[in-house]
Amino acid sequence: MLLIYSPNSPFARKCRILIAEKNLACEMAVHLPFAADTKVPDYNPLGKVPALVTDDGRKLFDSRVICEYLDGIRPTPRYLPEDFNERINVKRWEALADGTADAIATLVYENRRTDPSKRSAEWIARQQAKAEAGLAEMAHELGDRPSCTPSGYNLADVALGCLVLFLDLAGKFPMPDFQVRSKHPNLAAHAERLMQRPAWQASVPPG
Ligand SMILES: N[C@@H](CCC(=O)N[C@@H](CS)C(=O)NCC(=O)O)C(=O)O
Repeated sequence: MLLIYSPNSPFARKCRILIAEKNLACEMAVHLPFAADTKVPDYNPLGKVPALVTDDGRKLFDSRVICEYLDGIRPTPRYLPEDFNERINVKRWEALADGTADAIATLVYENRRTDPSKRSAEWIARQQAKAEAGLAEMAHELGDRPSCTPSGYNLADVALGCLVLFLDLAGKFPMPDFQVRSKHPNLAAHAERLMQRPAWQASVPPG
């Protein structure tokens, strides 16, 4: 297998963590989607990372499909529960965390416009509101539990952790400081617990 990723991507980090936690053999290749000579569209027509080339030659995207694939080929330990209702709960958490990351990515791209006069303050505010609402909902739903869902550490926690730890790049990326540690200390504490695992330490976004 071959994973195409960029080191800062919270979406790609989900896949990198599953690969490490499951001890899967997978080559890793860094491709930056915004580089002028990027090869990402050779792997994903949408031009986004992550993408995964399977051993039988399929090109998979996006991170949710890749994570489900990785969990399917090596189901121990399981990151998506077998039970239907539990699995839907985990996938809902993943959609919430990834959707929040999507809003933040959109906001960053808008702030990176080469001509600042083309930046839309309205569009930025809309994305920021989505991100804040997503974080608030996750903080509320997590409460003081040690994992997002009753089934323990799984893909819900991976998606949440990758999002929260991506926010540490606020000084390096053109995005607001969402002040997770003061506004949502339970999210920050959860991310810190995850950071004790080797797979998380090995995949810190450099910024
Ligand atoms: N829903 C996608 C989102 C992937 C995504 O937005 N990746 C960003 C990097 S963090 C990207 O490649 N952006 C390039 C672009 O939007 O053209 C997933 O989960 O894989």
